[in-house]
Amino acid sequence: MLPLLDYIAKQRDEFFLALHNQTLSKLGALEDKLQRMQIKMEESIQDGALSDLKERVDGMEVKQVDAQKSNAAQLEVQINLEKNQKDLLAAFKNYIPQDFAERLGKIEALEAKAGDQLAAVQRNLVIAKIPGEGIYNPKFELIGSRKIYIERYFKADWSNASRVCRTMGGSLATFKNQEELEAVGAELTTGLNYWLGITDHEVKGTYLHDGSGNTVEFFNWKSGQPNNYDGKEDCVEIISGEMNDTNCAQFNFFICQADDV
Ligand SMILES: [Ca+2]
Ligand SMILES: [Ca+2]
Repeated sequence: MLPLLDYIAKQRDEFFLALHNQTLSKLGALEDKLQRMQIKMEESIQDGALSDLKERVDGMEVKQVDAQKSNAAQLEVQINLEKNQKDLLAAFKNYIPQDFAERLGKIEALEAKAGDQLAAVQRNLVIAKIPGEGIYNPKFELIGSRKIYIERYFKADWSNASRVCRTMGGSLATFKNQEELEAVGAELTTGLNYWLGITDHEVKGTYLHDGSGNTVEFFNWKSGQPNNYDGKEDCVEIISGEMNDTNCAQFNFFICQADDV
């Protein structure tokens, strides 16, 4: 039996020796591969990355030089401008034309005229002052005899519409008569609802103006209105030139006035 055991042991040792050698050679190959990779990386750093970095640094230097050049150019322009100004001033001091006074008079007259025209334009530009802020709101325009702003893009419930008008220095609008209503009505889109500054929220059936608190005298109710439908209609809107009482929570476009009626 012994020789057989010896044989097996020998075979086993040879097997492990072969395995060991195989592993060693694999390790060697792996080392070679790693070394080649390292060399390659170093080469690429030297060739590529570094040259790229150098290029970038060079580029930065060029830009800096350009910036310095352009600063210098700007400075030169500025110096030239100042020099020109001085030259002009000197020339102006030395040379006063004979008709200088006459020309000055004409210029002053033109200026005065322009001032008058500006004042006239400003009178026509209807602006309202925001209380406490001292800012003028140029949104209001003259429509007929009224200073009006029509909100055509944003809808709000009645109280928020009222607040927007107040922020602009005005209040939700009312009309004194049919003529005013028609002038403003012509600027509205037919079929759309716009809030007016009229409510009977305080005393049912007594319509007050939102801004002044005065009793509203003029109405152009749509037929069958006001109907206070479901007992919930306390705010007045205008649709296609006619008035309707409706729920204040409804979202409508709205009309502000900058003047008091
Ligand atoms: Ca009502
Ligand atoms: Ca109604």
